Amino acid sequence: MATALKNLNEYNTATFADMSDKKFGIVVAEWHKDITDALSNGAIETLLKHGAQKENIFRNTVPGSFELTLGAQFLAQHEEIDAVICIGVVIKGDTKHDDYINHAVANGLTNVSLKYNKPVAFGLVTTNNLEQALDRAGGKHGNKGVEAAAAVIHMLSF
Ligand code: RBF
Repeated sequence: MATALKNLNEYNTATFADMSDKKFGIVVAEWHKDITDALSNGAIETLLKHGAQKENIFRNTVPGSFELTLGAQFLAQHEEIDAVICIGVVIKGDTKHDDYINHAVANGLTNVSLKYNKPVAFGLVTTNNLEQALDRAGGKHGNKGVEAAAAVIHMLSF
C-alpha cells in the first residue's frame, strides 16, 4: 500500500487471484465530483487490470459521502455482488461536519461489510484542504481509488 510520497502501483499483487468471475459494486459520492470521478476511474482501471469484466462492474452515485453507507448496502444485499468499493472526498471546513461524516461512514461501511460478509472498501479521502485531496486522486500521493480496489481484490483472494 502507498505510504507518504510514494506513488501507487506498488501494492503487492503476488497473492491476488484472477477477478474475471467476480462482480463489483462501486458507490461514488458527488460532492467534489471531479476528484471522486478520478478516484472512481482509478478503482475501475485497477479492477480491469486484475481481470474483472466491464459488465461485472456496477457503478452508482450518491449525493454525498454520508450516503455511501446506504449505497453500499443497496449493492451488498444482492447475492451476486462480491465486493463494494465506496469513494468519497470530505474536506474539513469551519465546522465539525467532516468528523461526523467520516466516523459515520467508517462505522457504517464496517457494519455493511460484516453484515453481508463481503469486502467493502473505505475509499474516503478525508483531508484538510482541496490540494491534499488532489494529491491523493492521481497526484503525488497516488490514487486512493486504486488502493480501495486493490483492498477488495486482496480480500477476495483471502
Ligand atoms: N459530502 C461530501 O462528500 N464531502 C464533503 O466535504 C461534504 N461536506 C459537507 C459539509 C456540510 C456542512 C454538510 C451539511 C454536508 C456536507 N456533505 C459533504 C454532504 C453530506 O455527505 C450529505 O450528502 C448531506 O449531509 C445530506 O445527507
